[in-house]
Amino acid sequence: MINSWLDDIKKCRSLQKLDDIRVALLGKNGELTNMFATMKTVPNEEKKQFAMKLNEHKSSVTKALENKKSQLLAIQTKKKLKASAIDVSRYTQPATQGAMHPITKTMNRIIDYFTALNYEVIDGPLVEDDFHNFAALNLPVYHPARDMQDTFYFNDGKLLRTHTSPVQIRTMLSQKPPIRMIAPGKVFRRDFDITHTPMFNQVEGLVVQHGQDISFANLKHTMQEFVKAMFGDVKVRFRPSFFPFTEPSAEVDISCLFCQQKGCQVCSQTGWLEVLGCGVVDQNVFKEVGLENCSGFAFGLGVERFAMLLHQIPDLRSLFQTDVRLLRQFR
Ligand code: 2U9
Repeated sequence: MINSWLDDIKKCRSLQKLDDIRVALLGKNGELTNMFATMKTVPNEEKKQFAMKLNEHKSSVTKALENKKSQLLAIQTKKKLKASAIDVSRYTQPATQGAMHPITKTMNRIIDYFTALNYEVIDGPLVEDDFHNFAALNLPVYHPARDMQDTFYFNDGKLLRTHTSPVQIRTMLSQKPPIRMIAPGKVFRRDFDITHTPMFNQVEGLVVQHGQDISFANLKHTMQEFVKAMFGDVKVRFRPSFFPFTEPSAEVDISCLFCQQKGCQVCSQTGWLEVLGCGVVDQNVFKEVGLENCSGFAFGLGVERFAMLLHQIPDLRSLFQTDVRLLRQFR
């Protein structure tokens, strides 16, 4: 009897069945429990022996049940863990590869070029005041660039910077020359058509030192080397121009990348592409920031225009449409 009980327990494969066995043996009406009730029918001289045997059976059955229970629990836990295990080396979908936006790529190339020449990269606020964005740059009150047509104004007279030049003003007010810096970042103008977006990115540069040694020749060389590093083996020409903050000023053109100067739509049949503006810093600008006996040069470029020329992107708007198909072409 005891052996068949122990055998049942041994063969048991589930916790539920094990509990059924326990109830069948040790429950209120269990087989073993009932045997204790038969005690009173056993003759006195056999009682002790009988009771000892029963207790022995009870304890070995209880022990066997406990052992089996912990064994089955361990198996159950193991199964659960196995079922919920995460295989970190496995993926169900192929991983997709991202790509840097062409504006970011172009910006980084420009920044890398100038940091290699020891230019400091400096940041500034997007919300500016009239002094830093206009007045300090020799842009008098009647200057058309201040027009409500071009500038986003806030009610309190503050404005969204229309160029990154205020960063150079702030730098000259807080740092002593020599200064050799670039200011990359977003700028804002009330302009929206095929070739203009209300926000675009600029990189401007400024070099200042004490004395009058910085000349247009330094600027010309710096721009020539920069433009060739960006666009490769191109012809470069300087056209006289005007900016309130520089004198003399120039715009820089490169030979058309698309038609070898035969004339095409991109260069409007001129054979030349305008890529940046530059000049020798106007002495009025130094006066505004309290610098005496200084000379310097400055330049400015639009990053979107660079990106379009470098990556042959025909439509400016595609840079702002957050269409992942554009990025996929730049992997
Ligand atoms: C200071 C002094 C001089 C920055 C300059 C340009 C010429 C220029 C345009 C290029 C295309 C802006 O993005 S664009 O529309 N910029 O032509 N920018 S010189 O001259 C400065 C700046 C700051 C204190």
